[in-house]
Amino acid sequence: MKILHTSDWHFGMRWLTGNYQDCQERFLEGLYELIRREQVGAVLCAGDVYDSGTVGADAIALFDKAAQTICGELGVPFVVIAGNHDQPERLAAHRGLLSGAGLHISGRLERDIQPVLLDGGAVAVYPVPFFNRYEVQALFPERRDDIHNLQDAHMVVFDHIRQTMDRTRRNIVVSHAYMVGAALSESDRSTMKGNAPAVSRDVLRDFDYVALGHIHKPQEVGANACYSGSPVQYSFSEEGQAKGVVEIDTADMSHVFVPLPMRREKKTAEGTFAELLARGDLKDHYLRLRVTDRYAGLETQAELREQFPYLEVTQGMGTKESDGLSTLTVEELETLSDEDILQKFIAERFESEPTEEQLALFREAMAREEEAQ
Ligand SMILES: [Mn+2]
Repeated sequence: MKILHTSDWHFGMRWLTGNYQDCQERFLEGLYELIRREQVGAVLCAGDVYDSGTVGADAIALFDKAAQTICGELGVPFVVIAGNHDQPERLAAHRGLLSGAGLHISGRLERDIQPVLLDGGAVAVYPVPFFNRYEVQALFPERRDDIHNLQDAHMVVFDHIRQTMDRTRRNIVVSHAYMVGAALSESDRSTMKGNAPAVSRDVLRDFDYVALGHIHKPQEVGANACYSGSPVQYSFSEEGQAKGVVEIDTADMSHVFVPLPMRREKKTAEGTFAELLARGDLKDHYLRLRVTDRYAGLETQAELREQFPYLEVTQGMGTKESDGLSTLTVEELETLSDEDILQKFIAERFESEPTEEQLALFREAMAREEEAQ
């Protein structure tokens, strides 16, 4: 049977002045086409369905439509887990009822994860939603003292699945985590929040396939695990990156990345004001423009925006070369403090420094986040 693995839809995410809805709709059309063409038997979404727990009605309607099409119209089981951006209880509302209709949503981690059985029981899918180590300590009190970090917590959760799984089946895990060695993008910066450590990939051993979410760049993590990546380029560091889904064939557990069409992409361009205005090819994309013969003041920005409705970042003559996060390596990102990251973000987005008030709010938010980890 064919299974499609996708993740990090981030419905409700916003760019400077809008949302990504038309891009997300284009992705879904491509997904439905692929399901029909390849006679796909199941779809897995590895977390971050929504960009936050408080997204607007449009984002909820979009996921509702996707679930209705996949499970209802196409009759294909759809397994969804909560990522760190999702609000687990909201995402998994009515899960008992919905599973009868083929929509299997897992919000909070449970001790005994019931697999979703497919293909007459030949394939078992274990949904493992995003979790922190305290949740695992609470679920496995007898192993509380073995759990010192997120790595230990993953080992306990995955060992528990390994102990009970039927090895005559194809065993697939859906998980939302940052695996060691994965290459990050700018839109993954929330991954690094609170210096959440990476998890070593040996926690994934013995599974036939691990469908990962959390990192937005599609990539393999060892022979039996992949990040499908996000369906849309959500940051300029993803410029030029193909977006799509992973198609798995359970006959031999081979898997291949299938790129899907994108409605709009991130593009960076540089030139004189006149040269840039003449670039009709850029009109329908999210842009970062560098004007070489003018200061990019409000007036220049307004004139450019008239021509380019999806203009996000304008840099002009006299602005210092961007040292934004998009140009940082993973190693550099790992050495930056949370406040450094905030500073760079505000410099890149607004060409200014964080105010005292913003800093105070940021520190308060980070303190709460750390408490929750
Ligand atoms: Mn994500």
